[in-house]
This record gives sequence, structure tokens and C-alpha cells, in this order.
Amino acid sequence: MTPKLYYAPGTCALAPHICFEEAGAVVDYVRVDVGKGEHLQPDFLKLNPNGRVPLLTTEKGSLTEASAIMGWIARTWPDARLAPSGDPWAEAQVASFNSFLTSSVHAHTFASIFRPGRFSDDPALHPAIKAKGLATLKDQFAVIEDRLEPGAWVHGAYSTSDPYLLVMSRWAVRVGEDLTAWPRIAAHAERMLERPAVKAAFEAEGIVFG
Ligand SMILES: N[C@@H](CCC(=O)N[C@@H](CS)C(=O)NCC(=O)O)C(=O)O
Repeated sequence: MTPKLYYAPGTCALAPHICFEEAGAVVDYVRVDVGKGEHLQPDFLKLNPNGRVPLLTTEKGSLTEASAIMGWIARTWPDARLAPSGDPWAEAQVASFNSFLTSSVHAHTFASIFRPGRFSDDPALHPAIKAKGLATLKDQFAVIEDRLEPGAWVHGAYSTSDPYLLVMSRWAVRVGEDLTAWPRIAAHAERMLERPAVKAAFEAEGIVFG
């Protein structure tokens, strides 16, 4: 069975989408219209009860969570060299960075900005939640900026962390941040956008950077 990646354009599903393009994998891409609530329909919820994209289905079943899906891609197409192999420390560094993006930058910070209703039912509190998210974003991007080596990929060699960081950089621009405040992150995004796999995924999803 050909793997299917359920995605919505420009979401965190873009990161595994880029990984699939990097691997040259044959994949069926299934566009989910989140605006119309397709991810909350019973057929989708049967596959992912969390009602979120990305969702991967293979002959083995469903796999959720962007970072797990990217890990699977990296190990299934080792020639794409999307993850270090055989070095537990290097593997843990990738897992650490990707977990930070998932749990802190995405689920905490960007969710505060995009979805303040997840943090409080009181609409009067939403502007303060968003403002806190925007402040936290600056702090977290400063931490990422500090750990990036100029001109290098996140972990030196290219890995799943690079498409994932690009998604966060794109969102940062979309919420009004100017990446020039973080020159290494800005340069990282520029180099990412030159990669054929990134261009292919952006074109397929019909999105631009920013
Ligand atoms: N922890 C999940 C989060 C997935 C997630 O929040 N996906 C968003 C798009 S970036 C989504 O499906 N949003 C639809 C909604 O929240 O209704 C992951 O890392 O894959």
C-alpha cells in the first residue's frame, strides 16, 4: 500500500511533506480542509481521534505526530540521510530539538497565538494570551539562534529538524516577526528555500514563505 500523508497546506504537516520529497518517496497526499472541519469528520477521526494533521497511514495502520512521522520516513528511506544513524547521542540531539519544536514552540507558543481559545474560554483573556505567546516566541527563537552554527544545518548535517524549523520560521513571519532579528535562522530559511524538495512541497501545497 502506498503511504498516505493527510495534510493541510502550511501546517506542521509541511515538515513530513518536505521529508517525503527529500526521500523521493512515492506517497499519496491527501489534502484536508481544516477550514471546513474535514479533520473533525467521523471518517478522519477513525484514523486520528485527535482530529489533527499530519496523519500518515500505511499498511501497518495510522501514525500521528509530525516528529514521529519524520522519524519513520528517515528510517524507511535511509539513503535520504534525514537522521544520524548508529550514534545514540546524535540521534538524541535530533529527538531533543524536534520535541522542543513540538511541545514548546508549536503546542505552547504558536497555539497561544493562533488558538488562544485552547488556553481560556474567556475571550477577554485572548489578547493577553496571544501577547504572551509572541513574547515567548522571541525568547525561544533567541535560544534556537544561539545554538545554530552560521551556515550549518541545525545539527551540522541535514536532518528532519531542518524542515521542521523552516515551518516554525514561516509561521513566525506569518505572525509578524521579522526574521532579520535572528540572522542565522533567517539564513537557514533562505538555504532551505533553495532545496528542490522544499520548492516541490511548497508548490504542491500552494504556499509561499511568509
Ligand atoms: N502534536 C501534533 C500537533 C498537530 C497539530 O496541531 N496540527 C494542526 C495543524 S499544524 C491541526 O491539525 N490543527 C487543526 C485543529 O487544531 O483544529 C503534531 O506535532 O503532529
